[in-house]
Amino acid sequence: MSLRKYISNKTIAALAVIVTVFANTSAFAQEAAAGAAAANKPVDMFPIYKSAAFYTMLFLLLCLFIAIVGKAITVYELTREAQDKPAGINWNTVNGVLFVLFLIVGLYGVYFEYTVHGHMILPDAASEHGAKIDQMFNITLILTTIVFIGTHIVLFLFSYFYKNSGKRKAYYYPHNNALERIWTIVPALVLTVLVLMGFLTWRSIFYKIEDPNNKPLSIEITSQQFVWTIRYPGADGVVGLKNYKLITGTNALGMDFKDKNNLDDQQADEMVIPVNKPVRLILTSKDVLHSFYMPHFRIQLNTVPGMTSYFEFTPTITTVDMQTKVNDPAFKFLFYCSKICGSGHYNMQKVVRVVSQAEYDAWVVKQPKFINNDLRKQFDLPIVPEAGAPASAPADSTAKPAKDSSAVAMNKPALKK
Ligand SMILES: [Cu+2]
Repeated sequence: MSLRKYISNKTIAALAVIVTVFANTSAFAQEAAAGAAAANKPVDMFPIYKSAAFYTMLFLLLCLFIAIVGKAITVYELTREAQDKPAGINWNTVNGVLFVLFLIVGLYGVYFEYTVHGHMILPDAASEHGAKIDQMFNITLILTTIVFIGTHIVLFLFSYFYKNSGKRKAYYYPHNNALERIWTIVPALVLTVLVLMGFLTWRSIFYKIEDPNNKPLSIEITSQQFVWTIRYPGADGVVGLKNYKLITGTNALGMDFKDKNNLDDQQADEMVIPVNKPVRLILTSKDVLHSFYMPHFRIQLNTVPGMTSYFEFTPTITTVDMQTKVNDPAFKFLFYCSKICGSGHYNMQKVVRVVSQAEYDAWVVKQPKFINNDLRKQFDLPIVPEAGAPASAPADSTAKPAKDSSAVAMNKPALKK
């Protein structure tokens, strides 16, 4: 009975191929390193351990190693059997010990993740309701961690202590009403508390009684592949009506300028909001589903074409204070798209700046309005001299209408509807 018989020719061939490729790759890497050393200058070499092929080969080698060890063990056991000796390896003990090892390594992994990577979760919530959500998250995490650790210790230790030793028989224990009650009622109670807590928290976030002295600042966010458009309500505090049928090259949001509330609406390239003041987000989409995601404020809501969603929140930490808190002077709040919406999805993000009321007031007056003379012509509104354009500049005033009329012509079909 030779080892050769148990290791097939195919196994040998595969091993030979892998070892050859592995050796060649290493030799190539060594050569390159030697070359670099000879030239006596640091060369930006792609390290071998960073390539996927390296790990694939390592994995295959490991598989082969395990297969060979397995075959060797089979040979060993068959030899003992042929010589009428008792079985050499007690597999029940091996499995029991492996279960305990797995438990120890696994629990260390849990400890490692909590202590080493634990700080990588988001910093303190920067909104009023965010603190409530974090509290709920922490309670759930603590409860589930306790249950997780407890059940896994019991699971793996039982596998070790009650492994088959050949000395006892399994006890047939089909049913116990008291046990059934305990493991039904206890989780049911815990889950009821968690679900109720979630329900009440959710309700407190969504159903608010508006304080007439502290009206929220409305900001409309429109998503489209692959940009966000931010619309501020202007001096009247009201975001004007829009209609998708009015969308044209010059009227990207389809704003209806017959509605007076639209005349002072402003566009912005970033979301600037005053601290400790309620903000009401009006979320819409122009094409597909996107998801408005503002992680530091614990906000995530889908933007749905043909439907408007609202979310009200109060920011509590300014950008500058957060920079101090996380000890990073470059820190910025951002909002993202968190729904894979197409090829440019990764690029859908905008900066959110939380500032003092005074800073906000100074910033907001500088933001440009959506309305311009192209749109005024389209909607039969009186033309207003462009700000900054010299009143007596005939060249300019002749150039403008030409451009305007083409824009109007382009937009005509949409207007007829
Ligand atoms: Cu997206």
